[in-house]
Amino acid sequence: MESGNLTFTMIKPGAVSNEYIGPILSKITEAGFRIAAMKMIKLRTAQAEVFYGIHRDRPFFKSLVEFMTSGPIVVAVLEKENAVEAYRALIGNTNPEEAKSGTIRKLFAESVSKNAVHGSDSDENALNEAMFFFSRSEIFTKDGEVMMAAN
Ligand code: RTP
Ligand code: MG
Repeated sequence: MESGNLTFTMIKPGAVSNEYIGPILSKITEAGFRIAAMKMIKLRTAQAEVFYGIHRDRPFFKSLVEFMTSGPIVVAVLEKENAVEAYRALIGNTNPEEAKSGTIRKLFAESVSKNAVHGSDSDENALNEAMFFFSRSEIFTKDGEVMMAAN
């Protein structure tokens, strides 16, 4: 299993509280992704601050952390050829008003901040984000035991 076949996603608090977990997972599997790992959790503030650390100096950082800790989320590892790019295409633009029709954010997002889902933006981040929430023994790829990139 090459790392390029995996990506990491979160179904964000707004989508969970709107009962969109099922519909979003349907879109994901209909698009040909396998679910390799999944669980429902509530982020602690310190976890959200680390996860979104790259945005620490952005004006929206505090509200992003507050939103992401406001309720339960679903975290999952998805498997498909060229997973990162394919999943970014499926979820659509960060701003749902600019997202193409049929994308997850067009269908389920409320706003740029309450934008339904997260998707990793590189293979490297996909691995780091997956390992932030799951141990190797909790990730089940098509080929069986997970073989993450040697790191
Ligand atoms: P994500 O990381 O959640 O998949 O989203 P993304 O790559 O499309 O967007 P990114 O630039 O990484 O931003 C992370 C999240 O911060 C929130 N955001 N708010 N108010 C704003 O202008 C603004 N810009 C970004 C969004 O919730 C975005 O998903
Ligand atoms: Mg991002």
